[in-house]
Amino acid sequence: MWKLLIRMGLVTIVLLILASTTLGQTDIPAVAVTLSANGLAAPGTLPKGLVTVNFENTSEAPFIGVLLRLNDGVDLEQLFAAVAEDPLGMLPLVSLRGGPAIMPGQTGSITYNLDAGQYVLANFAGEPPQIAPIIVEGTGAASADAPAADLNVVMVDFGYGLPLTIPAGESLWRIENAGEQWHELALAPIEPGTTVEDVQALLAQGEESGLQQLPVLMPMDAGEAVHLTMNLQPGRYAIICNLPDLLNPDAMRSHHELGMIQLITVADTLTYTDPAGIFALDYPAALAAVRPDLPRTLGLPFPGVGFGDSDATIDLSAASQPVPEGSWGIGVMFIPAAFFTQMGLPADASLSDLAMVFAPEPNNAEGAEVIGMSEITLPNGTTAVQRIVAGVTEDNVSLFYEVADGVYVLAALLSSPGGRTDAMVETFMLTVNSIEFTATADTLMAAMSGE
Ligand SMILES: [Cu+2]
Repeated sequence: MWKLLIRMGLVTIVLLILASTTLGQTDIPAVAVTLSANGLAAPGTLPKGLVTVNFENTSEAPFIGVLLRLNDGVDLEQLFAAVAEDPLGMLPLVSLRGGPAIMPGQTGSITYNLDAGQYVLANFAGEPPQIAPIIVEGTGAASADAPAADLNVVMVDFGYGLPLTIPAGESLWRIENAGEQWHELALAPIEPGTTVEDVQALLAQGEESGLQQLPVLMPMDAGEAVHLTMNLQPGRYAIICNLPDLLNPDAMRSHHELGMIQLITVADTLTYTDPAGIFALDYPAALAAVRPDLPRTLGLPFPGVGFGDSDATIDLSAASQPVPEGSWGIGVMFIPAAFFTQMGLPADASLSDLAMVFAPEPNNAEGAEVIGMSEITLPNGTTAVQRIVAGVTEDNVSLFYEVADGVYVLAALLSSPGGRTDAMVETFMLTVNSIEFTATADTLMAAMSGE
């Protein structure tokens, strides 16, 4: 992979002074909400805009909370009267902003983006439901930036959009309802091999099925989005929406009956932090051989790193020797935009044109040729050029995209010829999606020139 990525001979870099800017980030205000034996304690007012609510449940019962905004012109008495008649009767009077499910002794955190108005935080697990009225007012920290999410989850009618493999441990999810009606999100641990149809059959059996659902986000209306802190153990999970279909109230089927179930894998990863402080990424624990020396070993100035199922896999690939059956690895390199200008490419060259610099040469030693090239969107929303290369000594899939202002990344999954599996590709995508460039283009250039 490593040699065939490089079309050019001698690499020379002109050092440029590239302007860099750092965006100021305003802190998002945080407030505490506690469910205790004494009831639900929440602030009576909240600032408009982004606000992080830290929930704590010190009671002995679950806290299943929903934040509701009363529609303009609706007062609390009207809401309570409607709820007393029929819980669903309140829906025309409010918009649902989602909420947490916090088990006894646990904590949780949700960042909302609130417009001004009269709100109610309700704990529907209480008998009767506990209610805390909240007024959102003022200008708040209007300039606060939305937090950078580790994972974007999009809910539609009727499905979930998110990567199928996600890292274990603490991460920040942005959950958006891009559908036409309300949705929620619950997680249920499942056995390996369980299908969507199996989960639907378990849900149809009801409580005897043994399927344990852990609510994550309570109902949220169309057009809303929240940030929510997650902390998942490795395993297989089903993501489930249990809400009834309000757009077809005669049938009143649940969203999961209509297909709103997504199976995901939560995988163990380790974090690699570049010693020069230029980048960090999460890589699969299955690939433990870290090779930060790799680009320099190959005569390339770019900072990078290689992971393989053994050192031998990386060494054989670097030497254009056949990679053993079933072996695989992942390589990542960072390239400043100035490199491409130095190569003679115009400043407005397309991503595909830039990516072609790293295409295999004709008649190369690996017998490698491009068999597919397309633009794709990474789970984090970035556009990347994906190239699939088949060779005699190894196959590879690479992704090329702008990872930061004036900095590109080339990441590649290498495998034995014909030995690439869907699981390897999923793991590779997970690794690429986690890449964080933590420096500036200037720092990258300085590191390359040995400063
Ligand atoms: Cu739903």
